[in-house]
Amino acid sequence: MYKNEYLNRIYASVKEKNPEQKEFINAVKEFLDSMDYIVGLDPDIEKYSILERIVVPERILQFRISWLDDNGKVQVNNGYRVQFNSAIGPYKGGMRFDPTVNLSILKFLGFEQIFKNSLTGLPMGGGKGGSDFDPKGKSDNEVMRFCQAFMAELYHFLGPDTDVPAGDLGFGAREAGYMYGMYKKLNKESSGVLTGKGLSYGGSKTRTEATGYGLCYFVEEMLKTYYNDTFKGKRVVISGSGNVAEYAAVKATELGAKVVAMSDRKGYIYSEDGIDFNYVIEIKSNRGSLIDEYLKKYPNTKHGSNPHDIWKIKCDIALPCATQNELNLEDAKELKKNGCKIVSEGANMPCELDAVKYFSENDIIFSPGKASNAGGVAVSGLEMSQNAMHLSWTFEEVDEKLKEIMQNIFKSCFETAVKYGEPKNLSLGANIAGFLKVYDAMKAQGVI
Ligand code: NDP
Ligand code: 2IT
Repeated sequence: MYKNEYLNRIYASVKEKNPEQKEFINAVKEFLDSMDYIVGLDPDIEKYSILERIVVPERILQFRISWLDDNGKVQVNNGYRVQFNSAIGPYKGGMRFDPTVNLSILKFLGFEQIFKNSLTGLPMGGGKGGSDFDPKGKSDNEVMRFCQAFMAELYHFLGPDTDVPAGDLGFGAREAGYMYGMYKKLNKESSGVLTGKGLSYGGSKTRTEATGYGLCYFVEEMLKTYYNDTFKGKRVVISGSGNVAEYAAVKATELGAKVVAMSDRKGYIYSEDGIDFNYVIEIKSNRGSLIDEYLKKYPNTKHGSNPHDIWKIKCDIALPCATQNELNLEDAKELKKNGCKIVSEGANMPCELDAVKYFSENDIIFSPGKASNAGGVAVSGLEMSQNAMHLSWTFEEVDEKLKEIMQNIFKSCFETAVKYGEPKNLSLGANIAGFLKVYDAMKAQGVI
């Protein structure tokens, strides 16, 4: 399947050793596809068994979380932290709270995080964690008791120079506060070991907005480079209506686009006048359902119960910002039929691999999440710097740095893609550019 035999061996072994872990195997496959361009050029990659090592997490923590619900009943969940790779810095990556969470999903997310964090240019290794706990329908007190029980297990393994978690799907400001409070109590120190904290206790300005804003800064570069164009007058479709989707909607609109559709697990809403995303933010801050609540205020809004149908809406730019595998080959064909020019991932691997292949064969420019959604972890890195220096930058200062980081990520992905002869292949650029720094660090640090 690969030109290079070494890669065939790595892929076969990952499949054999991780049966059933389809999300993780998919992420490795996508990465190895790009490695086929470089492993033949540098024998040291095989000599030092770099790929054998990079596909195996340095450490996986798995533990039981027992907590009391509001009725006094003991509830039990699985907790995980995948400390994937620390070659270039402390493990860094979000925590996902969702009933679908399992080791395969967290290994895929942790693996992606290695290269994403490398692309930011900041010294952060890759990690991910979470639980099959469902925050939906739980009281604040239940979420607090759960977070405290989680941290009581995890805190031994964290530290500002060891492992620094943050938010992800199902884990926002509320969860970060409860987790951080418990960490501080147990560890008797305030080094700020979680990012995405509240602004009153060490959080960075712009972290809430960072992933969505960063995504739009990245798309601005795509528009400029490939189409000599801007966001002005573009129709944008954004899936999801959580943290990433919301602030992508805010920034795309600020840059002159019209966001015509958004979605959640129960379906999508669509309006030719543009979505009132401030109202969406209000609905979601009250943990409401988009269709139920949005239609109360705007009863004429078009809507549907299948989230996939959002990709049938005519747009110039599609920003999948909900979750993995939410855009398949059929959806990709619908986007093409309607004239979409750019698909840029705000979520982690929302596009299935055959959809991505279809984009490249049909002249839709695509950017992978590990490049275009790196703004969130980049500002997390800036939060770590501010905490270490015991100071706080303004919103404008952080936003400026975020924009510069996203422009640099685009530049390094684009220039690497050009170097390997495929200027429109930003996945190739992201994988190779992200890998090279980690490879260099692993080689320099010996066999550990
Ligand atoms: P949130 O929990 O804030 O929001 C997730 C949104 O996606 C919600 O609107 C949710 O719907 C919707 N959603 C979840 N699953 C599905 C599904 N199967 N079909 C349709 N909609 C769905 O998470 P985030 O915005 O933080 O994260 C979204 C994605 O972005 C994830 O892939 C995450 O890994 C990635 N990411 C997040 C970063 C961050 O800084 N937060 C940084 C980089 C990437 P509902 O409201 O109904 O629950
Ligand atoms: O997928 C991601 O990059 C995140 N969820 C953000 C991680 C972080 O450490 O800010």
